[in-house]
Amino acid sequence: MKYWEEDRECMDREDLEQLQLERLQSTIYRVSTHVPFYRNRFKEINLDPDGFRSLGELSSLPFTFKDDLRQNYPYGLFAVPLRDIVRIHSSSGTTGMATVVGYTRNDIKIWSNLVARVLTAAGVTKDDVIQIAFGYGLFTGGFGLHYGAERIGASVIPISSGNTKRQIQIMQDFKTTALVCTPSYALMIADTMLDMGINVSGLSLKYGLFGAEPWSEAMRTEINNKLNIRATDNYGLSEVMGPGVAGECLECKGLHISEDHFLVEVINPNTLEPVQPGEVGELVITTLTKEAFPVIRYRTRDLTRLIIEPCACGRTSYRMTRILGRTDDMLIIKGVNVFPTQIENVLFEIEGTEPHYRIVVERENHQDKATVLVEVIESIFFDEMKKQRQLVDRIKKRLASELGVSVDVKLVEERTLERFEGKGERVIDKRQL
Ligand code: DLL
Repeated sequence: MKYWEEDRECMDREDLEQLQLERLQSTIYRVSTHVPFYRNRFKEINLDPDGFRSLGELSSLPFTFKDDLRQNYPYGLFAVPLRDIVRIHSSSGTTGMATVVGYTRNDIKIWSNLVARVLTAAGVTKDDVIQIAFGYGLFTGGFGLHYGAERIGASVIPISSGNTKRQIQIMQDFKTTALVCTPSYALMIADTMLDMGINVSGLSLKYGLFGAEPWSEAMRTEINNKLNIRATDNYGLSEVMGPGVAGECLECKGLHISEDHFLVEVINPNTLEPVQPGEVGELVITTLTKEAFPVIRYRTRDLTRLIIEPCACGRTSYRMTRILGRTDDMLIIKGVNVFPTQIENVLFEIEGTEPHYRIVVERENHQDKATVLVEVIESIFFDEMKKQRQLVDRIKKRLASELGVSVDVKLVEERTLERFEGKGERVIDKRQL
């Protein structure tokens, strides 16, 4: 099967725009009626929620930022009462920084359908055996892909992430045909297989659907060669829904956006003006059908380019290129979103450390490895090894619980890290994707 919902995926663009307008109007009505945050924002700028007449007026709507979500933690931006919510997800699960999103039964139905589109576009059908090696839990990756895979009727193995040797064993025994995880985990699985002397030609694997973190064309080639599969990229974010926002077809020339559910803009993050199609800018998304958690002009901070030319696959949706970077300092380490300020907050709490630190992120065996270099006061630096080790362990534990991902810690002598006069560059990202 080539399409999951052909009438929608191959829709005439004029009809699509009419549908988008109608859905946008009802979303504006929904948020202005049910979400005080939006009602107040609209009031502040004298926006009449009933006066919205064309998609061209989109720029008159206010932006929504991640910080707005945090300030309305946990349920402040929900547009339905909690009794209508059937699922709650949260990003990274780190206290203070967490953002919470909710879904009605209908939201879950749509989400499953949109992930089903992504899977179908990537070649997967009901005859496939799909191994979902994304984490199941508050992260949207595991459950999002799971529901979509069940929706198309494939056989789903909800193995979750980790325990690589077991992943490989199951892949062999259960005759997995499609692997779903982060691209870096796919490479780790491939390399572990090589170490174990397993010949990939003996596997049933045909497809790989990878997302949740940035990766490159070179990495795709490497994964394809090592696992002998066709790897595709898929994109999403919890604030907007989770996976299923966009995904590549087997042409592998950009990710098809489900524009009947998401209205996208690409803007210059400084001037806030739209960039020309084909130019790099920040992706801004307005949800068109979300009931529980609609967002208006959400600033994703993800940089991409819009491709408006039609695709050879027949889908009429605009595509976006793979994510090229981010406009903020958010790091994605092993798929977990990490802000340097989270690290800073932990260091501030620990006696003996100086507020000078550096985060070095590298790729080792295709896995992200983050090391935090921390300046410590002289008496600690020259302290006995045992005490130093205890301090390192304490910092590591606190960081792991704050960030939701483990990082290494190295103590360095006072005044050894470079100081900045202007904006500090605390992150050294050596990853070559
Ligand atoms: O990562 C949702 C997801 C799960 C997408 C599984 C695809 C597959 P969050 O944890 O909220 O949600 O993180 C969202 O991850 O703003 C991007 O910066 C990054 N990201 C997601 N997909 C891609 C991708 C999920 N294909 C943030 N390429 C987003 C590059 C991606 N970055």
